[in-house]
Amino acid sequence: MIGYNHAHSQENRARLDSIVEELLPDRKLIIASNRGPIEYHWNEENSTLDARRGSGGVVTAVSAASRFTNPVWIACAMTEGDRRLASQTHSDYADWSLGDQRYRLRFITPSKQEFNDYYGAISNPLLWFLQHYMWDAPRTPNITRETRKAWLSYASVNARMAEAISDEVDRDRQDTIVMLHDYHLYLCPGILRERIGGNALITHFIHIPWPGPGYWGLLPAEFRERIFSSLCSCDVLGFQTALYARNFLATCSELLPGARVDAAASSVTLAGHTVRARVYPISIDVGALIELAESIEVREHRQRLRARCGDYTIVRIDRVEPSKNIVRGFKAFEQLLEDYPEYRGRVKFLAFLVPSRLSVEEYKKYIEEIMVSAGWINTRFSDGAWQPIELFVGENYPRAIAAMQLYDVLLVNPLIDGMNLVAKEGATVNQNNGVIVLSEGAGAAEQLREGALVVSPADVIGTAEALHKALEMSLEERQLRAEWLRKSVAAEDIAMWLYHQLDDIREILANPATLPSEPVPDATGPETVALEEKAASQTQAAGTDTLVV
Ligand code: GDG
Repeated sequence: MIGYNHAHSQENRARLDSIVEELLPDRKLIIASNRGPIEYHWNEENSTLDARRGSGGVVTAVSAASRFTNPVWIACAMTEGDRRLASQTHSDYADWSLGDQRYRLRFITPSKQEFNDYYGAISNPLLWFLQHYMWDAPRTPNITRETRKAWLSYASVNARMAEAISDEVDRDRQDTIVMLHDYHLYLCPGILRERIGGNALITHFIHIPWPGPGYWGLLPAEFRERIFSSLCSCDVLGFQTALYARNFLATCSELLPGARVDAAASSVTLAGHTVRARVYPISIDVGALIELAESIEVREHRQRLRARCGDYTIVRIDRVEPSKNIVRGFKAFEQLLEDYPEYRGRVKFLAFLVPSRLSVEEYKKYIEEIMVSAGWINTRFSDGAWQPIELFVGENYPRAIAAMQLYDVLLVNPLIDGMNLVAKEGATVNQNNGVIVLSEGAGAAEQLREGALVVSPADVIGTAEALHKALEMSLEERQLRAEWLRKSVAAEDIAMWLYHQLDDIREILANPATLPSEPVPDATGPETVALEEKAASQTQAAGTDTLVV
């Protein structure tokens, strides 16, 4: 297995290296995201700034990609340590490296109030909730005066980011490629384009789902039109799946006055500028992950975790996040124990949960619901010697990787998820020919459905049956599926994610008048239908008109 992955990883790396050598020596690359690749924490005792890897899937993936390119990375100061660093450095940068990753890191430092509005009122509760279909539409959202005030801060933080980037664009007078990331920075491309005109090629990669127009319609026109028109001033918009790219085209067609959508070319033209909507399913650094999985630290965790495994072991690994559907996963497990008593005493469910956004009320409630649900199942089925669910709460990436090596079944059942890197990491490092039970709401299902057991995320019975099927599967079928998954991930690793983006950029630079030729595939998959129907029915149930302010 390991030899195979390394061969792929070297081949992909070679393709990426050659395009990087062609495109980047005379060009500057700027990455901008809300969270930087590292966070600084002020150590009161030693009066030092300690650096820690930033958390979350975006940082994992984008850091891995920037290993190959040494970019300038501009991020928003997230911690007191980041702020201190930004105020102490005499130059604008902190030079930073970890192994072969090197960045020049620059922070923007909004005021606390501005940051709270931008991050804590608009980015997370409003946009994240919208794009994960998480609103309880008859009750939320309520776009109030406070929301409108917070929206101004969202715009001003985006303007600060655009200013820092345009500063960088002007600094060296080199050709520049700007790669923006995610929903925190939706207004940035529009402001940046106004400042720099055609002086840089701008891409924006959206890590999370893009719903259809029905759901976006819940946001006031003044907000949504500003978001869509800003994104239309990019040269390329990257999405995780073909479904999300198609949804973007449909959204512009329905909700953006003046937009001309060309479905065949997968592009939108607004005010004379054309943006291409492209699909770049994000992935993992297979080589680096395997190295980590073989490290002593992970081996020690593996040894300790083996003692927690059962005859059968189900694993899940998630941020504590309602869209990850953790409670329903436990319900499905409870159903399994109810319907198939032969598993009692023999199967263990190990859940690794990383607390997240605890300042948001829904997240605090959700972690409580998780505790109650796991506690209930343990109370109901424990027999003194055996406890069905074990929770591991806290940040520990090496331990998470060790758990991925040990599972018989990995449960990845988000309601909706941009991609889900855990599914790809599990497929890569598992040592057990483990089976992945994968929600069709995860972006990863578009690529991995053939090797996984695909479930509908709200279907408790269906998920319980899939767990049963996975646990009972013959060794031969497990091997075939595991091998298929491993190869699929290795063939499209993080190097290829970046390669495909640079390849499209190369094409645009070579001939700006020509659109890259691949249109987004047809909207025919069951996933499309299920999600669009869900969006439509939620919108109908809410009565859109009564909610739009
Ligand atoms: C967003 C999108 C998209 C696990 N335990 C720890 C830890 N992990 C790692 C996982 C994985 C990453 O964190 C989580 O990535 P996901 O993709 O599952 O989820 P999000 O954080 O929601 O990421 C998602 C992703 O962006 C990339 O585009 O796939 O759809 O929502 O690598 O193994 N990391 C740390 N400590 C842990 O204990 N630091």
